[in-house]
Amino acid sequence: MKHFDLSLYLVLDPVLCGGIGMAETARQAVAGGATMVQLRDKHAGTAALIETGKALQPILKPSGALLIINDDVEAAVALAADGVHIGQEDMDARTARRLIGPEMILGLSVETEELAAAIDPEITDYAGIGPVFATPTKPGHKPAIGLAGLARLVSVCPVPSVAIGGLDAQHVAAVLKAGADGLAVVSAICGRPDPFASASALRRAIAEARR
Ligand code: TZP
Ligand code: MG
Repeated sequence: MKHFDLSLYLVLDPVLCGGIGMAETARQAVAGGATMVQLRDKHAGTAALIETGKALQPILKPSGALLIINDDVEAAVALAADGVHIGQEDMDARTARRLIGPEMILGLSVETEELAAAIDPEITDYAGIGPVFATPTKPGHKPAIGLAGLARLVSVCPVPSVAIGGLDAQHVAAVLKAGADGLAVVSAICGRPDPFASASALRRAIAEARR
């Protein structure tokens, strides 16, 4: 049984992280309680992802936060990352699983009930469900599903799930009530004046919602 904690899942964006960069943002976020960190850089090639991933690994290691690589299975394997996350437009989950082997965590984005229900738990370890709300962070994203949509997708999803899209500390209670295991955020942490404080506020809201 794989062990991973989806409760506070940071998705890094190289542009939004701006001046302080992805490594420093990740350092502050895990200090504040982020449990997973996804390296998502749509414009980086495999070599650049590997380089950034290598910089992130020693930063995450002491906290126990896991490193997930977006899209690039080759980079994830080269890094021996904790996992890889793919979308519906990337390679199919079965192929990804074959390439990464049985141990690595595989996450899959799903935007509809049909896609959530179709997840094979023998292949995919967790689902990214959303976008819950419209967000400028991902131009051209699929229609927002709202909190009611989130609850519907979670209810048919056979694996743990993390909600994404326009989420911040104010949404923590509702997202967990909808049944998701956690929140994935970009702009709620990346590019904030104090990423440590932002992550800590999310962490506190999660603790509060679980009481
Ligand atoms: N996938 C669906 S929405 C999204 C991704 C990568 C972006 C979420 O960014 P933010 O800033 O947390 O709304
Ligand atoms: Mg993708």
